[in-house]
Amino acid sequence: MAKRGKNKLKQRVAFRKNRGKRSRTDNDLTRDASGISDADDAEGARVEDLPSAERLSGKGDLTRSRTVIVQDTDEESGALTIEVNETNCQKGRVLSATGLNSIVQNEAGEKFECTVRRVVRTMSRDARNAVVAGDIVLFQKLDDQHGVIERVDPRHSALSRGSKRYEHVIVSNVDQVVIVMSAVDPVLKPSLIDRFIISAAKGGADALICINKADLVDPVELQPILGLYGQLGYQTVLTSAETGAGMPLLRYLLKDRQSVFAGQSGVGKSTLLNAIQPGLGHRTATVSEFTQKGRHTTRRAILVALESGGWVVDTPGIRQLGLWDVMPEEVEGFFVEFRPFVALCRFPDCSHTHESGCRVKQAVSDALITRTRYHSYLRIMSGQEEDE
Ligand SMILES: Nc1nc2c(ncn2[C@@H]2O[C@H](COP(=O)(O)OP(=O)(O)OP(=O)(O)O)[C@@H](O)[C@H]2O)c(=O)[nH]1
Ligand SMILES: [Mg+2]
Ligand SMILES: [Zn+2]
Repeated sequence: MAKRGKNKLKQRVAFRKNRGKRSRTDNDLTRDASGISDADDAEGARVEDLPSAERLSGKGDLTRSRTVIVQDTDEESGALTIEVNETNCQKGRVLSATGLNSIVQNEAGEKFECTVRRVVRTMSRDARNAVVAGDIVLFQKLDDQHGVIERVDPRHSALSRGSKRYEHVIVSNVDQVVIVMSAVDPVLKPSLIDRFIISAAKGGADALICINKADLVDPVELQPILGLYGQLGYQTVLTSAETGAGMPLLRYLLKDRQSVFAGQSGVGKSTLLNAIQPGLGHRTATVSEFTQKGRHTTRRAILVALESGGWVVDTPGIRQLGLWDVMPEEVEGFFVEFRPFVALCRFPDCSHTHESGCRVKQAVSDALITRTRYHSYLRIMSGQEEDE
């Protein structure tokens, strides 16, 4: 294929009215855009002028357009990047983002509260996810504490979930997703591990499985599950933030890498991070707070640099992990142990759910594939969401 040069092209970008009063009927969208979990609602995060297709009541809302110069930089995807005057700008990484405001840290380590240039949102594939924690951005400094994001670099990976029909990008540019589960309280859910494995793979990141609260059970009970995922080729680690068991290995696995901690609320993500480096976990609940106030202590994805190199993102627990953009016929590919059998099924388009002559099902009967994994597969295929 002939290589395309850097083509500059002009693009008409439609802007929406931004001064008019908005109706309050778009509450749901506002919530969806504002953060990662329903917990954000409580903070009242507001997205005042987030343009989104769903918000348009008709063409009449498109009131002005502007021509912007865009640079075609990504030859693979053909993604367009906005050309900005780079001399006024500096590079930074987004530490956290809620709605329109982001905290951006520059290369010197200074932090700025940044708004997002409207064109950045308008040009992004999905305005809701225009800027997320982990993004590398170009921003213009306004004063010692404030700035404006002018451009977002293409993401090399992202962890997303589907939330009420929309994609929700939780964090970008991570190498690995640390899937945190607790041995008990809340109860361990292998099917949630399997969903996270798919989300990680889909987003281009490795999956690492951390089972926490080892102090609350006999570790022998956890051997089957650790053995299963270990055999499938995933790195596993059994930890207790309480006793410190497993912490050296977890620390080692995070060093010099860009990681995100993901898992249900209450499994101990923030506590583990604080045990690794004080202040790393966003906020944790004490046991009493935890039971009194309910769940969701961490409110939004927050990125923190590790003293040992690399960085980690603590995220709020999720209530549901809807998979985003995963086609049913793709699912088998994420179950690595199915692979040797898939090609042997009688029907080439076998879904391994009800067909006769299915070698995957046969492998389950022969105990070559575990029932728990096959059940996860069936649940995902049937479109069931995983509740906490
Ligand atoms: N016994 C025991 N308790 C733990 C351990 N790790 C965390 N906890 C407790 O579990 C509760 C929840 O911990 P958090 O760190 O807030 O959980 P989280 O995963 O960050 O939760 P969200 O922020 O809501 O997503 C707290 O009461 C912790 O003290 C552990 O290894 N053993
Ligand atoms: Mg937390
Ligand atoms: Zn089959």
